[in-house]
Amino acid sequence: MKLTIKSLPSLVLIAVMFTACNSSGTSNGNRGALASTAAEKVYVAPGEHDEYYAFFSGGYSGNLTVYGLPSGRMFKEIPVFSQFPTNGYGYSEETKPMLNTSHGFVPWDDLHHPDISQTNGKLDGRWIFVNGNNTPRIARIDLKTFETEEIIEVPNSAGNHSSSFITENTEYVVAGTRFSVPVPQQDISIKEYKGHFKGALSFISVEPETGRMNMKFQVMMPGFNYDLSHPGRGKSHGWFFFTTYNTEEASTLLEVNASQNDKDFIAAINWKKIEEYVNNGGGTKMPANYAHNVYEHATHGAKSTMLKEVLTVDPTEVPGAVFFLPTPKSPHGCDVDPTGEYIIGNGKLSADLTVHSFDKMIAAIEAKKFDGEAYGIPVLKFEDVLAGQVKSGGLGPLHTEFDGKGNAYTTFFISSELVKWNVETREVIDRQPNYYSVGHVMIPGGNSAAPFGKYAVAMNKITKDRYLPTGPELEHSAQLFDISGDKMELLLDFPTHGEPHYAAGIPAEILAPKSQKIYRLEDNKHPFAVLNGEDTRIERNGNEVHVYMSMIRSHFTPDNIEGIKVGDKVYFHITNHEQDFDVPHGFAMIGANNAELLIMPGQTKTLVWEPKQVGVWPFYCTDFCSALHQEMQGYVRVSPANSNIEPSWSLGE
Ligand code: RUQ
Ligand code: CUA
Repeated sequence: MKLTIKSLPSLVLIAVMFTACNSSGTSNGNRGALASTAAEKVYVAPGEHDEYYAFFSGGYSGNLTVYGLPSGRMFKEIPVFSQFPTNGYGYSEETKPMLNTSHGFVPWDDLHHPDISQTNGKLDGRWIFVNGNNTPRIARIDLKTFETEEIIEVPNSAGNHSSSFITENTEYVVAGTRFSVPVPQQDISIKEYKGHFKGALSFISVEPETGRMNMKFQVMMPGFNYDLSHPGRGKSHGWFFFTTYNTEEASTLLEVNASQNDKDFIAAINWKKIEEYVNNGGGTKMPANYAHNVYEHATHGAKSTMLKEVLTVDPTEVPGAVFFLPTPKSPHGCDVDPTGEYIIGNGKLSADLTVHSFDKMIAAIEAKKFDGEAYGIPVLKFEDVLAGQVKSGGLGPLHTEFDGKGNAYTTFFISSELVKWNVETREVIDRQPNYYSVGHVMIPGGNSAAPFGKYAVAMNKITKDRYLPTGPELEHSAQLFDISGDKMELLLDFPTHGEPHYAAGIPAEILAPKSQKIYRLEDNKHPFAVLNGEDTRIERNGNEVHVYMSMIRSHFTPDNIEGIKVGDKVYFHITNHEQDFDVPHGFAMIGANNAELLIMPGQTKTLVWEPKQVGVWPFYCTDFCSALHQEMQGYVRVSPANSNIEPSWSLGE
């Protein structure tokens, strides 16, 4: 291979990176901005609703949190990749399969990038897609129920970071590997990295009606690190852009060894061309092993299926489909403006922002003006694709969003600021400090063709003194800006949960009217549901005992159970018979090596309990559901393993 990029170490910038946070230890640098008008702008009176939903990635919490804007109030945490004792996700028998992977049960992940489904480049609010970074997975959450409906594992990937971004009609959700790995995995020396490891970029198709995901193909790229990505839109629809770093292909001390090249690449992938190629029989089927987990609302349960094959595409076999755009200095964010013309590479170690032109890229490709190749993939000339640079925007650019009025907003991690600039002229219009060390910025719809350019939220990596101290561990901090005028105005600080990387916002009027209130009992197809009180019962099958139970204010049916023995495996299948909005009941069993269940109206959930001690053991409802909530309880009698007491159950006898 021939890498035509000159090596130019920039240790100065690396040194700056080490002193990233510009926290001065004081928090009053911005107080002047907080006029009383700022308070009015974020005040949502009691009983009134916010204007936007904002979905914040939970980072290492593994989950997604839902906030309102402009108030900054948190409404919900949606469990996705992590077990969640608050409602029993990942603890109940119905949801355990959601966390199945080729490595077995993995009850945690690192969730980075939510992206809301689109139609014609506009947010349609049907689903939100998120990525699991650590054990590569993509999840789809339904935005009627706010529940995780589907998780697909991504084979041949590691550090699933340039994910989970969707194309403008939600044709694909795309997942790229951050860490290249041997493909297929094998026992080889790490020193063999260069030339042997591969970077898989996965295109997962989304079924238009149901949202069901399918691993359509993986493009097997050179062993770089694929950091972030965004789809083309409008005229560039059909292309996908990925930033790379570590084009040096180092496998050790990356902070030095992966910062040698003056320029890395943005990989431009013509996925329509590759789609056509695979639809015509192109690509190579490769053995693989990855989980596909689907949750059905009708049965209130999930199934996990192991898939055994994946279709891979060698990019050199599809001429005209993949190109490299040289981009300075280990670019992180890869953002495309609403028109689809500009592709912005946020070079972490660069002082200038690089803006590429889609039209110029196409012209250079058509004129075959290449500057060598890397592993058989043509490299375009920097000058030929460059639209221009934003000069001295700040230090350490990470991510860019758009307001739909011709402006871009870029975060600068090292200089801790949000910078507004004009996309056409690339002139800086305004800059505001962030407290401290901002990562992503989010404008509702700000990575679509139709942003809602009223608010921007900066998600800061370092909190320090912004709130009352809570010991060494602090929540991260977000800052809300009003961006409706020429100057950005800081309105609000609010803490976020876990480590939000990215977030996705959408007007409340798109989601709120279709938010589901209950699950209808008559639609409940759970195999262990009890739809009326008479069907409650206990069935013993060897040492497996199935308790068919129901719950309604304010009792369980049955609430007295006998004939359970030490060594039994007791399955409590509990159906909530309420059909009113916001009347869940909980179920907690003493000594269960598990969590509680929180069961929504019309829903059935199952908890396993393996009693280890003889005695009479209580269970109770965990959610304060009525004035007689404290009365919502019951007892299970547990007899010795060798006793011959028959199962019996009762209520009110
Ligand atoms: S990241 S702070 Cu999207 Cu995981 Cu850039
Ligand atoms: Cu049911 Cu408390």
